[in-house]
Amino acid sequence: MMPLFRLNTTECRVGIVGQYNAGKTVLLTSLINHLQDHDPERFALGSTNTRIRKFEKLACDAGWAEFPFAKHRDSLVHAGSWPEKTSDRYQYTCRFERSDWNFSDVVLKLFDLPGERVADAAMLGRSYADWSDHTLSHLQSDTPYREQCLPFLQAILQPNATEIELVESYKLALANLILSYKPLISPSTFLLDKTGNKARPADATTLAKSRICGLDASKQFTPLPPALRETPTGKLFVLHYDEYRTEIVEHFLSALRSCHALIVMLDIPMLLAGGVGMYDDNRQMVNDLFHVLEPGENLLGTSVRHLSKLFLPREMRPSWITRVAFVAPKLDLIHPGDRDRALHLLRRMVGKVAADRDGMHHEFFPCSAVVSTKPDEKSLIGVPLRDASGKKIAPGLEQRFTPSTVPTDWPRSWEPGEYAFPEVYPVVPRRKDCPPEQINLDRVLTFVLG
Ligand SMILES: Nc1nc2c(ncn2[C@@H]2O[C@H](COP(=O)(O)OP(=O)(O)O)[C@@H](O)[C@H]2O)c(=O)[nH]1
Ligand SMILES: [Mg+2]
Repeated sequence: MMPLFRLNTTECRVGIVGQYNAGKTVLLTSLINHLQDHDPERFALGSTNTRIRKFEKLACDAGWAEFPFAKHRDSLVHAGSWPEKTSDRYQYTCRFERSDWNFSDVVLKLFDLPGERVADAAMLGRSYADWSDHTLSHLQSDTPYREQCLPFLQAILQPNATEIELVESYKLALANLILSYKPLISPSTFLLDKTGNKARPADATTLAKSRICGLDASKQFTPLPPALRETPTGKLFVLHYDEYRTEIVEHFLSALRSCHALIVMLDIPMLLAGGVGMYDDNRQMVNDLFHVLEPGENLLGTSVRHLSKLFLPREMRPSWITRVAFVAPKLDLIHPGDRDRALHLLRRMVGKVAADRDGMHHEFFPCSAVVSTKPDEKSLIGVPLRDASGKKIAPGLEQRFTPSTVPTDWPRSWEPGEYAFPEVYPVVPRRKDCPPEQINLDRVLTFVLG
């Protein structure tokens, strides 16, 4: 029996974190469609008896760009390009009732958060000098990083290096890192700017020229060794760094920390196709993420949480995150016979990091937000998104293709391009109240709602 009135509202804040192209936008679009036009047979919230009632979209919090659901759905249907980006982070807020929650309705806040920003996490609580030391030691101790950054590491040995020389050689180093599939780039605006636009593929020099390492062109900075930090350029970089940290890093991290649950997306086909460097960096991203967030109940317990809410600056408070869903998206790009292996790879990649956290519930989900292929015996059928050279093409006829076999465990080393999982055009019904076919997206939501 439906209760006559609801006694209270449960707010649930869910952050969706993943690298550029991991599938955050598609996941959100499909999820919102399934909530708004709920069909318990196609999207089970725990059981197929659970119904969603009185769904309504609410305005999002001040200071946030609203996730443009309708535009995204439309561009998925019409194979158009994504709506113009205006921000690097979006929010979508809605309210609904669940037939199995008798006395409460749910306000669900979904946050679309770029994983690239995690690379800046080292700035939190660090002065410019500390961040410089930390970053330089990272660049110098990892051989592939050191090789890509050589001209910059030489530039910082010159006692009279100019601001332009420093910024340009650092940008060239960051461009080289991107081109060798190392996405842990800081300041992360070089890779993904404030408006959410990503560095486009180009040669290193072009890439370095077209991007900014800081808030804007007049506020760039690089890490510097102690001697150079005393120069006028060093003093200027402190100012640029502080402003960047306040505007980009603290914003991002306080949003993350205010979440109750996270959906962490690790795109297994992309990691296999991208080579071992991309795998290493994504694992590092998850490590850093947990390091700064400290999810799970800490030993101090709830009362201290309430106190710390009052007394600590926002960016230093403990997080509220108690549930983390590790999601391997785009499962439909993997042959059904290999999908258990994708789940195994996901567990092998982050299982330990997650298990080390006390009081944090976590689960692993192989998932497809928009199932866009049909399986055949050994192959898949779908509309190819790219031609043989990797260029995006207009949607044509369905084709049969054979993705790589997923290995039984992560190889000890592998090169970019050794594995290939051809991308396809997403299949979304034109009828707006008919959400796309999904795999396990309903289980992900059931889990994060707790
Ligand atoms: N086949 C398939 N492709 C997907 C799925 N989810 C995302 N993609 C593709 O992955 C690409 C990046 O997705 P997007 O949501 O824009 O990634 P974001 O940068 O994390 O927001 C797009 O080209 C999508 O078509 C899925 O469930 N199935
Ligand atoms: Mg996106």
